[in-house]
Amino acid sequence: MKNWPPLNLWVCLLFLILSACAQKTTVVTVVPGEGKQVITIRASDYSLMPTVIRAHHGDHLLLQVTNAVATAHNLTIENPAGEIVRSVELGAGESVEIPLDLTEGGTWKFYCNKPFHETLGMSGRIEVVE
Ligand SMILES: [Cu+2]
Repeated sequence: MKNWPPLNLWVCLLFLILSACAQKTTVVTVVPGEGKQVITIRASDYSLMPTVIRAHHGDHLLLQVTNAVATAHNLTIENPAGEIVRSVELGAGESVEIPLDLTEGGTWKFYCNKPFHETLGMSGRIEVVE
């Protein structure tokens, strides 16, 4: 009696599932300049794009966040000290604008605060250089 399906089919399936779940890194770099720097963030099940925003100490960002799906999400932002500086609910299909002044260098973190969404891939960071 042969084993069916063969082992290598299971390995292929596992690989497909893992690669579908793996979070793709997408990077946006803020161009130095005056005034508000507009950054577009797209929230979906379960990702935030871009995942990395590269910016500079003193930049004034305007995050235009769109929830592209019918699930409620959220965008929470922590400064390098781990303090929550913004937490905005994103209803289904909703778009919000979040002004954010980068008052400190270091790594700022953003994520969805709904249960398990961060673990499922809804997270990113703002790398702020001097
Ligand atoms: Cu979410």
